[in-house]
Amino acid sequence: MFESIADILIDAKKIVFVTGAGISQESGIPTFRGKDGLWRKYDSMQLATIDAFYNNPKLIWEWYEERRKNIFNAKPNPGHSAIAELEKYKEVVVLTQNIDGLHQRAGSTNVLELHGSIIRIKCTVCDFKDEIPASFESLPPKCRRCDNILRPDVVWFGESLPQDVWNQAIIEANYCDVMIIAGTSLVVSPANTLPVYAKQNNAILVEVNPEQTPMSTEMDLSLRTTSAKALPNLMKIFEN
Ligand code: BV8
Ligand code: ZN
Repeated sequence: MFESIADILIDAKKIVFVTGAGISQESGIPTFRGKDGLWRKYDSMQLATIDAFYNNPKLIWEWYEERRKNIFNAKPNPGHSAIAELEKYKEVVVLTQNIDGLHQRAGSTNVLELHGSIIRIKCTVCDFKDEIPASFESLPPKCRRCDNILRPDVVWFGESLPQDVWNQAIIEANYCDVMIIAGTSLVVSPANTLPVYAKQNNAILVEVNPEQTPMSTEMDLSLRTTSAKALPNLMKIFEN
């Protein structure tokens, strides 16, 4: 299966990964839309929008606190570790839609968090930002500087991605030899445009996903399996 592009991968200098919730699925973190999708239990647009937050900040905070506990108990899986390991052989950049920090915990050092991070909080009014504390006395938590409510430092639907992060992500997608798209349904924009930038610049596209995505036909190679299985095998090519 990999033979067809093994030589290209071996010669590649820079490999960019675009990852989504699926890569953390084998760490026990539910995805958003896949079979065990998180959103299926909730209405995604109910919980991850600024209106939903202002309508019911306590509910949204309870949802994030529940996810945070799950994430803190989770461990990076072989998919995350294979990407981190690859840094020994290649220039690697990870463009992730995930907020769980598992790429960094696996050892990846060049990670752009397109949708923010569950371990950061920020004030809804002043420019206070901080790491999230171990726990909150009450929800929603208040800013110790201005006493307004705090929010998770994540990007909700209808909100723009952090400009500097998005600009950098486009640069990385434009200048890579291979883009490996793992664990994402490519439903959410603008993250789902990154493979288009790579393709326009003649990068080789590899998809790792048990299911089809809207861009499967554009891929040079589609591995219809899970990332914890496919990525360690794919990375073996570089270890010889
Ligand atoms: C923006 C927050 C512009 C943090 C997330 C209509 C109304 C409102 C908005 C829109 C609309 N139409 C389009 C939009 C734009 C919208 C959007 O794309 N909506 C979608 C639903 C159509 N996008 C935005 O709003 C973005 N901002 O466009 O701003 C703008 C410009 C100017 C001014 C103002 C605004 C912001 C998008 C960010 C939203 N925030 N998360 C959090 O709580 O997590 S999105 C959420 O979805 C997560 O970040 C998640 O990562 C992301 C994408 O989903 P996936 O990661 O792909 O996960 P999913 O479950 O979908 O897929 C998992 C895949 O893995 C599946 O394919 C499955 O088969 C596979 N899989 C499963 N197991 C495995 C596996 N693969 C490998 N191995 C396995 N083991
Ligand atoms: Zn404040």
